[in-house]
Amino acid sequence: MKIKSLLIGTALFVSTSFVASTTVYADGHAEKQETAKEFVARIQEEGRKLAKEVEAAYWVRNTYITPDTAVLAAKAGERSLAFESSVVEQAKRFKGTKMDAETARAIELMLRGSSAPAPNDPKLQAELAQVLTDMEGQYGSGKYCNENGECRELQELEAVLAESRDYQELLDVWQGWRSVSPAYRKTYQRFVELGNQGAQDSGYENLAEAWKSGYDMDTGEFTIEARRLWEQVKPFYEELHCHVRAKLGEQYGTDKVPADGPIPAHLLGNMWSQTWENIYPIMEPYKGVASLDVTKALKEQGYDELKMTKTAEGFFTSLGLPALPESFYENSMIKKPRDRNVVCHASAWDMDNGNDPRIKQCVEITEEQLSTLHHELGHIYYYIMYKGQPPIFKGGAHDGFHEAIGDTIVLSMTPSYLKEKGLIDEVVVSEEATLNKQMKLALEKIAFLPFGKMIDEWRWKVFSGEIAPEDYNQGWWDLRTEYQGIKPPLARSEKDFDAGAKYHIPGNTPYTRYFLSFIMQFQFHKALCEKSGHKGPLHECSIYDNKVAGKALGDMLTMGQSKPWPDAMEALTGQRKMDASAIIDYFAPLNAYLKEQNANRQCGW
Ligand code: X8Z
Ligand code: ZN
Repeated sequence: MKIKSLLIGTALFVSTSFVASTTVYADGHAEKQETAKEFVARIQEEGRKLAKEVEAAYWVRNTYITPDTAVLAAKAGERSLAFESSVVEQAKRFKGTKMDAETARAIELMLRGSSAPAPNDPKLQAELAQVLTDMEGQYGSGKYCNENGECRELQELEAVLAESRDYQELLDVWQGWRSVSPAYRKTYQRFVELGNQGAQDSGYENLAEAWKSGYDMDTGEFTIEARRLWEQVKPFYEELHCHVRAKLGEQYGTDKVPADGPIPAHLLGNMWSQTWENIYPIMEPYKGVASLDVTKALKEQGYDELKMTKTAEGFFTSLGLPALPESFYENSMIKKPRDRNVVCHASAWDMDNGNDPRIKQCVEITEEQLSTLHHELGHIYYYIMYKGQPPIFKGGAHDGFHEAIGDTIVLSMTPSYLKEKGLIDEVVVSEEATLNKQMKLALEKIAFLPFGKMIDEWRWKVFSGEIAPEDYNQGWWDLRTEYQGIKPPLARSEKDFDAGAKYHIPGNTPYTRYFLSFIMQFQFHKALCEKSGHKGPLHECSIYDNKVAGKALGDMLTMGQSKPWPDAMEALTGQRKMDASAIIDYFAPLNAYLKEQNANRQCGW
């Protein structure tokens, strides 16, 4: 399970008095009541002490999966949930009382639903901690062993999905990884019950409502807002889908990829069909124009895990942000250990109150992993910049902000930047080169959007009971097809648990944050480019080495979650809303190209 702030928090309340009041009891003794401000200070102090132990246990568990570390992590999780439950109980008494704005924000954050809110019953707290520890451990140590007894881990299977063009081989690994998750389907069902209990005990109707409570707006309003953003980008996704399907039809035959239906999920270059940049060689509009093979350059130039990480750090420091502390390199795990199971899914950790930030990533020498390193360092720089805030305000303005920072930086890794780093030979300026570059990026950023949206559509329905436990898999594929236009390449049944094959389900990490991030990162990029003085099309802008842009970014990061997110958004972009026009405008050249390509095709599925 993930480390969240130990102080979890929702809705806005106003309170009674700024001064401590006194209660006089029947026996005559008097007790001074704690003010809201005093309460917030005390809880933050208690939380800080507990966090140290809990973080240590989780870190060890994530970097060394054994039955022993499961015991330690589950115990720590249990203590953390007990604390959280008591905080929520105590915070409730300040509802409707008067207090200063900062204290009101702190209380509001304490009452906000977390990804796994604590049930009141200590037995259920223990069970919830156990269930979360077990699921993540099973995912992390999952392997697919074929009939010859050869076992492969997720990263090896992912590499096949990325590189192979052999229909049967792709099918084998796609199906193989999905042999791991059925083992915790029942566990997940129990998690849903416990999570809903926790949500109800914290004052929410169910866990979906608790998850939607983190956006400084009514949960119903948030659902509509997320849908609005999806509607903004959907037509563009449909154009991309249409062209990709046609090209895959040419590659694999229209018997395998019919021109009018969903695409088989194993042909898109990714284990979950979530981003499609690995099939760029099939999609490249102008063959061989302006090679973008950064992976090849990284390998040829002998990059290792450390050099990859330092390269990512170098971008942030070029903006005037501070160097990473030495402890970052001492304590992070950037190399996959060869002799033990770890949770390889990349993550960033805010340990010791901002003093010991770390990442955990099984770095491979590829362009994709270089992007992921920037993504993780985006989290790390958020931690570093809001280090001076009180603990309760340490967090992203909302969770999508946290996810968007590193990705915003990656948007500045233009051909000119890559040339400067010696990772491509020449910068080709032509319409063809632009379309190649845009295609590659769209296969990552546009292809992701419906995936980013549907994961929590599924969980919201599971949490509310609209998808019953006996329909988990069917419900999953209904949404996969509706949103992404893909289908399972072979028959599935309710013995399968395909949702569970994606890290964030057993890891219980909410996913709408990534959908929001993929849209907002283009808003941020646009704003930073304007501040940097860039003139010309957005896709040519890099803020590398620009201190003005760096200052604007740093200022927003420093705010943490001390203010409602529209304030942070406004500070950086001048707008108070999330908006997809920046991502749409960015891809205008590709959009026109796709419309041309699709002119005589029947799109949709
Ligand atoms: O999980 C992640 C990060 C860690 S927060 C590596 N991402 C999502 C995923 O891998 O599914 C980044 C983009 C989407
Ligand atoms: Zn992230």
